[in-house]
Amino acid sequence: MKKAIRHILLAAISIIAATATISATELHIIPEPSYIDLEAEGYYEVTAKTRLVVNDEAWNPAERFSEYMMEYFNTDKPMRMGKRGKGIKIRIDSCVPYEGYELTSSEEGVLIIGGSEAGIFYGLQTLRQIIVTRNGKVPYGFIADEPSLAYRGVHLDVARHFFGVEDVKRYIDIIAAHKVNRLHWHLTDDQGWRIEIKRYPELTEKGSMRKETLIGHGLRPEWWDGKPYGGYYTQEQIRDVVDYAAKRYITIIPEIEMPGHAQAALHALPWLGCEEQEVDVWTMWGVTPEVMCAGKESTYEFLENVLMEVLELFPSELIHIGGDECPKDRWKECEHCQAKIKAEGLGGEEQLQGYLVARIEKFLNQHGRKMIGWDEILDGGVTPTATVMSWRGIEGGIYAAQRGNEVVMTPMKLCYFNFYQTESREGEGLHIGGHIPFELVYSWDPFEGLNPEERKFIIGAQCNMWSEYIKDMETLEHMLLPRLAAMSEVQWATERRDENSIRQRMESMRKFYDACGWRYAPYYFEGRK
Ligand code: TNX
Repeated sequence: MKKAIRHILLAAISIIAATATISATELHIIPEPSYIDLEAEGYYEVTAKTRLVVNDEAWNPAERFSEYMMEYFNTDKPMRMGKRGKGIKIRIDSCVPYEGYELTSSEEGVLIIGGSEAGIFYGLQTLRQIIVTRNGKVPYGFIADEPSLAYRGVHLDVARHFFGVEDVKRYIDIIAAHKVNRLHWHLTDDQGWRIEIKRYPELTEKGSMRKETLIGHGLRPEWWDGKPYGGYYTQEQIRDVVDYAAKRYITIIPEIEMPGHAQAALHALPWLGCEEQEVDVWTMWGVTPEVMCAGKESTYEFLENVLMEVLELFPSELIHIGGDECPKDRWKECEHCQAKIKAEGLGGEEQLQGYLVARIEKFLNQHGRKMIGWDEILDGGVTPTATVMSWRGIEGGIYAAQRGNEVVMTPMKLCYFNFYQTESREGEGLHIGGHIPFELVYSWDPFEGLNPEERKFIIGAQCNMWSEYIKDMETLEHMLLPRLAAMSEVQWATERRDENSIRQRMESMRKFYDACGWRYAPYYFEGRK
């Protein structure tokens, strides 16, 4: 009830505020808050000496904010924090939407009320943007905000090229500043297994190293670099990263690829394949015919043992099992796979994949988790409870939503941040191809093609960062920024996007990126698509 009154009040004020002197766009916040009302004059100035007034429940977001301010004011002294006094006051109130916040700036200081710790964190991110882009001066006024989508995801492939703990933490810092709340961590693939599994040490001992890497797009022998390449995370490092993300209100969704995209695992443990054939950790890109055998019980036992350790490390409710691009050539010839098809009364190899995925989903459910997979999991007949990540287009997502499955939209043509950002490609290194400029990301409506009933099943939107051609942190940041700003507004402010407004606000965002030392691509700012 209290909540409803608050909403009506906000709606009423917003009509009056339409005539306010300083407009929302002048405040330049990305993603755009749902409601801004500024006073004509006056500001509260935040300095390195400003006090944070906070009680125990909001201690973590306050500590994060203090770190941001130490960086901004270039000091090694944390902000003063206490339970009483004047300055930036923060508290939780369940009347505010869960991930939402209300920010008031007045002579008294700045007050941030969040619906949760996460809500406070987002309010503090907004405050940080104002401070950094307006020299610490926070205009008197009121901001109320909450996200449109519950799942606001960014993906990172560390299998094709590996990014160490410090790099991943920096990536987390960047996405947290864009109010993203899910990191989809692609930990295994044909070219490398990157997560320590105690039960099968071979996975990282053998499966994390490849002999060399293909550097061009073609398959000429001189295009392999001849250099061994590898890397992996120990379980201790994984725990550290999961904790680091959680302190920034980001849930990490681990992805363990099955039954395809698993050649590195087959190299380490040849009995995972149909013929137990010796294969290398793959040294090229694309789709390999070498996949896990879906006939032998030993494969299921392996997958469950691996997942048991994964569940220990990752508290996320959703666990990603891949499921994409699994050629069925080996299965067609395999006596175990054929026997399984017969014994289970399956229609063929596609249904065999459906059987594997459904069995793994059941296992995850028994352990209190939910399964998410790429949209190929629809091909073998999907269970009603699986969450579907729609990447080949939006059709899979629409089909899934119509059946009542939850969906994360991430169609390749709009969300693949490993694609080029400019048509001319001038000044760019070698990338996989494609063309997704900032404007295209921004124009994306994740609800396209869905009626209001079906929309309810779209839980989120995500951009993907596949690392075949992304080898270092500088390139990773260049591919992520500034497109993430466009994506974050699609995720957070889905219904209130405005191309002219974001163009103006991006000038401040650029200042913000510069202040943080993040390396963005210049094209959008130069007007090059
Ligand atoms: C398709 S998206 C893949 C990845 C590649 C990517 C390259 C998906 C589920 N599979 O394995 O890295 O294209 O853009």
